[in-house]
Amino acid sequence: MAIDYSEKIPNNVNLSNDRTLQRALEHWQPHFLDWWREMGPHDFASADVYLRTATGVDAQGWATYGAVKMPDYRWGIFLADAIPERKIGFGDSFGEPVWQQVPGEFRSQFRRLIVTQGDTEPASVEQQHLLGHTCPSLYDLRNLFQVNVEEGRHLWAMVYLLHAHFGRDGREEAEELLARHSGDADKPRILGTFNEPISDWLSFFCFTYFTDRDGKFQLKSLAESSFDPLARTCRFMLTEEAHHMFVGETGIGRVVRRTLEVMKELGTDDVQALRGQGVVDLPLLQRYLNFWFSSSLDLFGSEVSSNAASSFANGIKGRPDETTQYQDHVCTDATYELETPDGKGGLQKETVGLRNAMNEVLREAYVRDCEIGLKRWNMQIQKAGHDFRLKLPSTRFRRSIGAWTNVPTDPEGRIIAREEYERRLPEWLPTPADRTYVTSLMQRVTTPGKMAGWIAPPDRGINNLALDYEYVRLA
Ligand code: BYC
Repeated sequence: MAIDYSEKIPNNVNLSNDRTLQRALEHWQPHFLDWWREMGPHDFASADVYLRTATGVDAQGWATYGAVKMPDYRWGIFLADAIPERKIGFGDSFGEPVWQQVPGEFRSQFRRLIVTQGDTEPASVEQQHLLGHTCPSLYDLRNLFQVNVEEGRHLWAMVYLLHAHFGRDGREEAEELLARHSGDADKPRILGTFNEPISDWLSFFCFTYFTDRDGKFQLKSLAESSFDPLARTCRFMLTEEAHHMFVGETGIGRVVRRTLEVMKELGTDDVQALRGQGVVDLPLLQRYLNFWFSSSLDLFGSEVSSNAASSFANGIKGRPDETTQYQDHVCTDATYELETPDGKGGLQKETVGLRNAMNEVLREAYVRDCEIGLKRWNMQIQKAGHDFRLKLPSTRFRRSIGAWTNVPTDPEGRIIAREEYERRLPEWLPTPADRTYVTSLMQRVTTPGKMAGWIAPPDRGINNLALDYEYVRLA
């Protein structure tokens, strides 16, 4: 169904046919806009930004591009087209018709997941509130704002489900999504990573590479859900999400390229010499990768989780690409082996029911996907003739959720003494001096086509436009 832009809330769900729901969402809309003004990109409300806006939900030609002032962005409700006669693809009700309404017995479980998903979207906008002030180029500034407005829309996607399917509870949850704030001491966001500050662009690129990729995997598993409106919502969100990960992957790639250029010019990989030239030395980048990767791993939850088992059993949350990637969609008898710390400095093997290990199954797939960017960046380093290689740390390293919580390991995953762990952390994670240095690089560049000295230009502009196009016209 086409998106109706003549409505106050653009949508392809025939909103005007349900006056009560329409009124409730129109009541929430000004609260959202107040939140955007206060917590969204700081100080850029009157800038003209070259944004893409969804105009359809087909894979081809689904968006148009044009100059928009962010507060005028048409946030709305867009579901991917329904798949006729879609059947439940996994769990105890495998093969039965999907649900258009939430079954009463699963209501609180669905609500919890939708709220958790919804909570991350505005959180990320809040984390990036001040980044615009230190943009390395207008191209990057535009990408930041594109990501921000789309995360705002993803909040709308979850709020629509809450309003349409969860009655008064849902409306209250929708208000709470605007009341919690990233890093707030009293009312923080639900998941850890979304309370971490993103105060420099290196963190932003790591976040869009690692944390948005968690988004990809969580959305893919919710896109399998038996609750069809949730599945269709997530399927369309994934279309927008791809660009966010592109921003991360190419952002880090451009940092690497610029550093390699300066290494070549200077004929050295000496950290101080490189810092003297204002680029990000590769060991510093490695520490940022360690930080954001380990934090994002926690977003998958515990390795063994009864929540995950019941979400799978009840058809609430499947595995990414459930139909094409797996043969057994019920998983009652299958088991999963994992290695966990034995509490005495060693390891133990555990065999658990596969349903209970679904968080770990998802995390493994995520780690494989994360490797792809590292391969590309390392190819650049190798081609430039250097032995240094970027690496993902072990999934045991610096964990705060699950079996490895607070177990001191090195980035290779070897259990070590706590004293050694504390002492060596500055080798593995960004130090205060690293952060001060990165902050010192964050000088705003707003001349069309120009880049800050720590990052190479991208290969091409947005939507086939030239690199020196004025992607953001500052007021
Ligand atoms: N921090 O059984 P457990 C995105 C909680 S990113 C704090 O281990 P479960 C985006 C958990 O909530 C994708 N708490 O795990 C990216 C539970 O609490 P309650 C976001 C955590 O329940 C960039 C308790 O620990 N979407 O879209 O199987 C920009 C025990 O949980 C954490 C989703 O996450 C943590 N890291 O699964 C913008 C999908 N991890 O309920 C957007 C929806 C766990 O006992 N969420 N806990 O109080 C889920 O599927 C699940 O809630 C989780 C955890 C995967 C998060």
